[in-house]
Amino acid sequence: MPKVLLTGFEPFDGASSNPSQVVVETLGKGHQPSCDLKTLVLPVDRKQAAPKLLSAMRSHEPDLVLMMGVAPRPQIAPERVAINVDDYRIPDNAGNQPAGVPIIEGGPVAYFSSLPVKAIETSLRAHKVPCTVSNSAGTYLCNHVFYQAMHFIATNGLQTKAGFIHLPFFHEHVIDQQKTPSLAEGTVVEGIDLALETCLAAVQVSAV
Ligand code: PCA
Repeated sequence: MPKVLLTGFEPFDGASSNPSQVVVETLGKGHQPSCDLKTLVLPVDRKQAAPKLLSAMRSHEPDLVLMMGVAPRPQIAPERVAINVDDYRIPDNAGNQPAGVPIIEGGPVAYFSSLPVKAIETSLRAHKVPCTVSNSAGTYLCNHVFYQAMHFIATNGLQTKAGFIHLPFFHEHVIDQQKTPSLAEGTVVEGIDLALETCLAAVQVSAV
């Protein structure tokens, strides 16, 4: 059975919950019988998030790492690329606010996701779940852990497939806001379940 590490983030910026944490907890309760699933909720902390993620990758040795976080987008967004920049619009939960500094000094400018981002988009749309590939994961914690995971895989010569998916807010998060887009929680959970299935099919093909 393929080993999967599924991650989300704790709440930040004054929010009471983070959709990515909810999805991790829901899917961790047994939605995916076809894989050995480990879940992890990361702190929104520039110094702690990547060490926690990389330590889970070292101990679990996953075939697939699917990382998630929330962003104010109308659709589920598989990210195509992670860039080597930390430039935080707001401080993280520990008060760090780097401005335009490299994540890894001397590291490559960027890494592409090794998830089948277009196949995920096609699969979700076929099931009527709104989804569009995104070409920027931003320059905050989501891009940070995405870059760190890809760098860890590249520098250790691993075969692990990894990538990041941004999730919209749920309706409950925006009931008093006029401009922030949202999707129903069940739709987002279904979308990530489908995305996992699509990734697992790709992992199995590349293992043959
Ligand atoms: N979203 C932030 C970090 C944590 C999260 O859920 C981001 O898009 O970088």
